[in-house]
Order: sequence, then C-alpha cells, then structure tokens
Amino acid sequence: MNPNTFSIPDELVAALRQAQHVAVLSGAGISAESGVPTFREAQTGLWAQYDPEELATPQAFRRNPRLVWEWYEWRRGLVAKAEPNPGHRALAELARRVPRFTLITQNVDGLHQQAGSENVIELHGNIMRTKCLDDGRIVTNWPETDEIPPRCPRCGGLLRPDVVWFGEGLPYSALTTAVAAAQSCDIFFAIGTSALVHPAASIPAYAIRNGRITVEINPNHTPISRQMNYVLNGPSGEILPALLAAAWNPQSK
Ligand code: BJW
Repeated sequence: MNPNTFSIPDELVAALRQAQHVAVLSGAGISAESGVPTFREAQTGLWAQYDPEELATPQAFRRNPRLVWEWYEWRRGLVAKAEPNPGHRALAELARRVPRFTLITQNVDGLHQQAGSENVIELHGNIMRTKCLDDGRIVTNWPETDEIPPRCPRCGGLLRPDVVWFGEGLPYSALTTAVAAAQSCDIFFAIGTSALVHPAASIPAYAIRNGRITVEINPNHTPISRQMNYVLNGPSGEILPALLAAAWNPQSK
C-alpha cells in the first residue's frame, strides 16, 4: 500500500467543470469503505482457506454447488448490511453535475444504485439476483427447502447467483455500451479496480487510445496506472468528495 498522497490537480478540476460526458469504471475498491471486502482481499473466518478465483467459476459450482452457494450466501449477508459510502454518493452527485454520465461497474453489490445512481451498467451481474443454472432465467421465488442450493421451481435445475463467473461471457450490450462510452467520453475514471480481470480491465485502453482524459483513483498502483493522465492515490471515499468540492464548491477545497 502506498502512502495516500493525493492532491487534486487544478487542470483536472477545470476539465471536469467543462466536461460534457464523464464515464466511470468502478471496481470492488469503491465499496471497501462500506465494509464489503474487495474480491482479492483475503476472505475471513471460515472462508479464509478458499481462493475467491477458485470459487467464482462454473467448474467450482458443478463440482461443489453447496460450497459455492454458501460462499455467496455469506457474501450476500455482508452486502445486505452494507450502506453506500461517500464515494458512491459523490458519483451519484457527479451525474447531476455533468450533461452526460455513464457509470460502468464490475461490482455485484448494487451500492451505486442504493446511493441514487441511475442506469448503472453492471458488467458482472448482481449478487442479489438468482438464476437457473440450466436455462439462465431469473428466479425470484422458490419453495422453502433444506436443499442447498435450492432448485428452480420451473425446471428443477440448480439455482445460482446471477453473476458472471470466470470463463463466462459478459452481457453483450453492457460491454458494448461501456466500450462506446470509454471511446467517446471527455473524462474517463477507473476507480477502485485492480485492472486484472478482462475484458473489463481492457475498457480503460479504449479511453487511452482515443486520447480521452484518464484518471485513476486507487490507494495502490495497478497495471494501468502508468498510462493514465492522472493517478490519485488514496481511498475513493475521500478523493471523490474532495474532487466534487474542488469543482463545484471551490471555497471548501
Ligand atoms: C480501493 C480501496 C479504496 C482498495 N478506494 N480503491 C485476457 C487476458 C488474460 C485473461 C483473460 C483475458 N480475457 C479473458 C480472460 C480470462 C478471465 C480473466 O480476466 N482472468 C484474469 C484473472 C487473468 N476473464 C474471464 O473469464 C471473463 N470472461 C471471459 O473473458 O469470457 C470469454 C467468453 C466469451 C464468450 C463466451 C464465453 C466466454 C469473465 C470475468 C468475470 C469476472 N467475475 C468476477 C466475479 C463476479 C462474481 C463475484 O463477485 O463473485 O468479478 S471476478 C472478480 O474480479 C469480480 C470483480 O468484478 C472482478 C474485478 O475485480 P476488481 O473490482 O478489480 O476488485 P479487486 O479485488 O481485484 O481490486 C480491488 C481494488 O480496489 C484494488 O486495486 C485495491 O487497491 C483497490 N482499493 N480499497 C479505492 N478505499
């Protein structure tokens, strides 16, 4: 972890005030200050012995559906208790300040929406939704059962979380909308993502290649840090409110 040494550059503040279209790609780090562990953070308690990359796969679910379902049940419990933090709220506010705003998230926790963000593009699904493993259709209710995981009331297939696991394709329209926004926005932010998981990790490259102003907010360096125009090292729950205050309430800077 680097020391958090962020200062908000004046040119970035000026560019933000003038921007017609701002696009944001968020990752697990933006929810860290809400108490939701990041994906690659060590899992705690019972789950500390498991590698999350080994659990978030269709193969793991087919091998041991109970284990994977219970891991998601534990994480759903954490998400249900979590509240949006000042970083989520600052992005909802930013959407009201700029003419066009595109929020693309890799997160499955729904905290952007809880903070008031609209039209959030969810690249990796949502942990609170459930679908049938066999036909992929969303299932909202199922009869009470001791079976883990429960079964689809329509076809008897196993139920699974409606998230994108390793080796599965992302929703096509979410990905194409995200790429188009990165290519055409005035300012592109990558916030709280390790930029390790593709194709989401390739989205900043579309902004970079098209000469957009690019900004990373993260306490740590990532594989994209060196290519971004601005790197603000620190927690997004502090940097985003400071950035908004600098742009629209300069006396509080
Ligand atoms: C803070 C902070 C604070 C901390 N403030 N910041 C190209 C190259 C190499 C590999 C591949 C490739 N293309 C595809 C692959 C394979 C694979 C992949 O990328 N593997 C990598 C591990 C190498 N990708 C896939 O399999 C994807 N599918 C695919 O490509 O399919 C092809 C296909 C096409 C057509 C048909 C069929 C198939 C699917 C990827 C799905 C990812 N899903 C997950 C799980 C979701 C469900 C769940 O949550 O369980 O999504 S994996 C996990 O990683 C999750 C996250 O959304 C995603 C990204 O993680 P994120 O958000 O970056 O979190 P962390 O934890 O990594 O980082 C947190 C960051 O926050 C850190 O940087 C901290 O420093 C920072 N931070 N506190 C700000 N306060």
